Amino acid sequence: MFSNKITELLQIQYPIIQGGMAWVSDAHLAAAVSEAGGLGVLAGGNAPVEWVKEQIQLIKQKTKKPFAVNVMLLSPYAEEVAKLLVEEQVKVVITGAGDPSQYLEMWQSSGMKVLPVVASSALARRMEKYGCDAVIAEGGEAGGHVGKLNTMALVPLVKDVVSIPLIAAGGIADGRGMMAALSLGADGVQIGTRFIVAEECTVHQNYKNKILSAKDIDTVVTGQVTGHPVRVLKNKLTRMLDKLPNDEEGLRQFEEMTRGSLQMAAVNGDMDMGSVMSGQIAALVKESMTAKEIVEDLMGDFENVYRKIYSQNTSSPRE
Ligand code: TUI
Repeated sequence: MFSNKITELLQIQYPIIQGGMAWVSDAHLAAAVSEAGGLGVLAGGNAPVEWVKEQIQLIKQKTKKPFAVNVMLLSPYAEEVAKLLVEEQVKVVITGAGDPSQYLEMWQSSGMKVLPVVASSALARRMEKYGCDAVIAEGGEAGGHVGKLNTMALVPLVKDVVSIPLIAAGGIADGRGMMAALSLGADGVQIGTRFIVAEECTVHQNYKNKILSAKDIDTVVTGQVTGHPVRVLKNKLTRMLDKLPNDEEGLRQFEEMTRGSLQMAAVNGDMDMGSVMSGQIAALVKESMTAKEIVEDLMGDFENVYRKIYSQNTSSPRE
């Protein structure tokens, strides 16, 4: 049994929130994580509103426990999805890749819990002022679209300017990472990469295998030229993108080469020309398990780390 501000706010058993991952976290993964006692997250990504609606209904069939929907604010369908969540009475919304201010009133007046992902303390402070229920501070170790600061610096900096519950994301995949995040002031963690290899995750097996065999230096950040840098696993695509010039023509070619590339990786299993988004912590992810086993392993490991630190400190010579 674990109880704190985050488990109480979200009515979940463990302070573990699954990362919303476009083309990866659909109803199957989200429902499995929620059933396991964490918070499952359906990723809206760039998907049309009809797909999101169908997936929400599927989650509702699969679990009665709380779940969230992630609204990717760069999506052309963000506004329609934002409205859909009110109609579907989704209780928790997580936003990413931008400032969700324009939707806050609509969501909050419907009683939804709103958890924006922030990459700076300035945005975190604004989100608290606007009445958000918690913030997720995501460091640049994360996969996909990344901000400028890393988790180690971002989390305590955000902690010092907000008093709403705080969730840490980016670079966390085991009990050590969870303990570190809580030490930095977080009340919970958001974990993406490790859930990609969950048995219930419907992503292509090639994608899972690439995560499982990744080494520590295998991720790179591409797309600085677009203003929306993205962390992915190195492959033929990233080597080609590396060679593009840093100008208008380079930007045009970047957009052409990456259009649909996440889908190519996640659905078709194209590991050469697909965007294999992944956090730096992929190298720590070595085994596929069910979502329930992942959640239980995280909590067991977290308790062991706690015990280890405690026993080392109590037997120190200064005692
Ligand atoms: O959103 C993510 N991760 C993502 S979104 C995505 S799909 C995509 N594809 C191509 C290009 C870009 C995105 C893949 N992965 N994580 C949450 C996150 N949000 N990380 C960083 C931020 C963030 C950054 C700046 C949030 C707010 C922000 O503020 C900007 C502002 O307007 O103040």
